[in-house]
Amino acid sequence: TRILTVAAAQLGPIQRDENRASAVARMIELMRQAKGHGADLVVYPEAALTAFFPHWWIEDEDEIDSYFESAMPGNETAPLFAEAQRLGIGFHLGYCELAFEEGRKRRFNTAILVDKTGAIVGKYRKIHLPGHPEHRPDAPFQNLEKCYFETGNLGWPVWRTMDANLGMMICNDRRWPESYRSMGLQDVELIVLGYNTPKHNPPAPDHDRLGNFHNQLVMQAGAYQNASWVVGVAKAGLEAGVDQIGGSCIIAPTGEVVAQAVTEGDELVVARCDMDLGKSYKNSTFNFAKHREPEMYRLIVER
Ligand code: CDT
Repeated sequence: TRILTVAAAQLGPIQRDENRASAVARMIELMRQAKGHGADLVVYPEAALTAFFPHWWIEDEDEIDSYFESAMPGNETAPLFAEAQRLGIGFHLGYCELAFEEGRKRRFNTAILVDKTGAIVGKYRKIHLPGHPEHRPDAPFQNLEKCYFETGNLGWPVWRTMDANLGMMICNDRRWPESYRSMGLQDVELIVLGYNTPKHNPPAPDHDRLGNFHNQLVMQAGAYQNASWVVGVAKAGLEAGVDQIGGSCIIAPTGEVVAQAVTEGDELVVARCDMDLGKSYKNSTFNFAKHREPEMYRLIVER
C-alpha cells in the first residue's frame, strides 16, 4: 500500500465583495483542519479566490482583470503557500491566470499543484470551456468562460510528486472521457479537480434535476475506467444570486465514492487513499497495452 491522505476542501460561496484575503483565510482554516487529519494534500475548488465572475457580462477590461492573478504566488496568495510550507502539506488550487505570452495578454482558467515544500510542481489550463462567448442579457445568469478564457494549451500532463502520479482537470473537463483517458494513458493514480456548477442550467433546464447525479456519474466512470482516484471539489451554495451544487467527493479507482461533503458551505472531507488500489484494474480489465484497440479509435482524434 501507498497511502496518500487527501482532503477535499469544499468552499461555500464567495460573494462579489469578499476580498482575496478573506477567501485565503478560509482556505488556510481548512488547510489547518486537513493537517489535523494527517492530510498530505488539500484540494481546493476551481477559481477558488473570488466569486465565479464568468456568470456575469463585464465590459470593463480592468474589472475583468481584477479577477485574475498575474503572479502565483502573489501578495494575496503568499500566505497560503507559507502556511502549506509551514505545515508540510501539498495543495491544488484553481485560479484565473493572466499571462503575458506570445507578446500578448492571455487569460486562462488554471490550476496548480504545490508540493509539501511550497514549490509549484505542475500547472494545468482548462481545455473544455463551457458556455458561450456572446452576451445573453435575457438569461438569469450566463457562463461566459468562452469569452473570458482561452482554451488551455498545456494538455494533460501527469506529475510524479508525493510518491504518486498526479494529474489535474477543471470542472467541465470532468464530463469528457478524453480528459481522464489522456492521463490514464500516463498511468495516473490521482486526478484532482475543482468545479463551479450551477444547479440551474439556463440553456437546458431539463437537466437541472440531474445536476448532482451527473456530477457523480462522470467522476465515478472516469475513476473506474482509468483505475485512478478522482477528487472533485465544489465551490458550493448561493453565490451572488447563482446557486451551485456541493457534493465534493473522493472516489476510489473501484469507482466507489469513499467520502462526500454533506453541506454547501466550507467543509473538509478526508480519505486515506491507497495509490496502489488501482493496480489490480490496471493489470487486468484495464490493462491498456493488452486490451485497448487504438487503431479503431481514429475517429476520436480525426473529428
Ligand atoms: N465551471 C464550469 O465548467 N461549469 C460547468 C457548467 C456547465 S453546466 C452543464 C460544469 O461543467 O459544471
